[in-house]
Amino acid sequence: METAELCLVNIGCLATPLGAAARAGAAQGEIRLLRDAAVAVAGGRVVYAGPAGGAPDAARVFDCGGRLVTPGLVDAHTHLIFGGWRQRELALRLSGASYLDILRGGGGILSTVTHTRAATEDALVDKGRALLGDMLRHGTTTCECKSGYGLDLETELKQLRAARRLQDLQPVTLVPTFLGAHAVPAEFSDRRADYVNFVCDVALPRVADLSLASFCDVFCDVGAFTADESARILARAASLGLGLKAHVDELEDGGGAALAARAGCVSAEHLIRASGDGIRALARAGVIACLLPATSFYLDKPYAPARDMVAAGVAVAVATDFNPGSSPNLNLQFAMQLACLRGGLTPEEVLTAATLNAAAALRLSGEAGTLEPGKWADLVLWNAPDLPYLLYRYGTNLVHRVVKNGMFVTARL
Ligand code: IZC
Ligand code: ZN
Repeated sequence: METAELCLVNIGCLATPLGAAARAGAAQGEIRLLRDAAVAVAGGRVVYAGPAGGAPDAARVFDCGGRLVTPGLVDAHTHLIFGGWRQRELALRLSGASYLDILRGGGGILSTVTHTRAATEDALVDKGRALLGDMLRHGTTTCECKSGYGLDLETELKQLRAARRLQDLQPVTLVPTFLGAHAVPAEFSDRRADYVNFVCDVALPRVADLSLASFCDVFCDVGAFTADESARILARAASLGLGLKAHVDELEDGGGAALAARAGCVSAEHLIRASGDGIRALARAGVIACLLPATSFYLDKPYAPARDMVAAGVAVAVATDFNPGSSPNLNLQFAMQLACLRGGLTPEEVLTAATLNAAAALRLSGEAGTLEPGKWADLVLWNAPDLPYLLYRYGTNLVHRVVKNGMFVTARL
């Protein structure tokens, strides 16, 4: 074997899923766990991951001090780019108002729309850069980011352009998603059909033309878009070559899981209220269930039926849903811990959910999500001796160091 650029040695526990496709059912929990391991990298990619004894020579050797090493975390669902914050809604929530009450009162998403329209593109870039630095320090090396706080052409494009600029300014790999169907903006409040037409006939073709998004997402739920409206938007997006995602069955079971399956979505998001039929439809269609337990935590809602999904053969991913309204947390470790402690997934299933299956939800599972030769050399050294410790020591950042494309990108924490 050729000399590697960097070899990480004295890995106490290497924990990684295997393969280039999402893993479902029993296979979600079947990961590689190796004591006394080494990982070598060259050209930004893994060239060796295995027993210490078999590691190639390397120009630089780094001693991991017996720590746990996993693939870099993949956050497959965030609303990263927005103006303002919504801490004022905390008091409303504490006095009994629900997420929907606040949205119907003109707050919620629409208040972030006001702030995002008012922000300059440079300001969105600066804010996004700081947030991504924070994510990276918490172990996230790939991150999806949605628009959806413009709800007009100019601001939706501004958000997506900010994401594109951010790709060149910092190391986290970004996957942009167009979410024009996030809410009906105030100026269309009595003309919702016109807004759906605008999304289909004006915004989507422009976004596709400018190659500003890999995916199109819709918020299909009570208070947002109906199943029919969502189906139409998704069909248009598919015809323009975008991958599909849908926020479904978060607030009510509106048959959203079945819709995501029919529409050919790569992933369906939230699924708190998904029915048994909905779950079976996801399994049959091979749609990844992207669960967002930090949102359940913040809104004090039930947790999605993750065990039922695994039992039905649905590949499960876990993401933060980072956004200023329903999930102001960007630490994917916390969402993973909730998926385990509240959602009932095992540590092994959770690791797959936040790495390989999350990468598959972004159509990146050939590049990211496992530590195997040929994949991106994205990995996290944890202040943890083994995988269960990572899911158990909630409440502090357990990252020791982060490597992105073969380079150390965080200072010693
Ligand atoms: O800003 O409230 N659920 N979209 C759907 C969100 C939450 C983000 C927000
Ligand atoms: Zn979301």
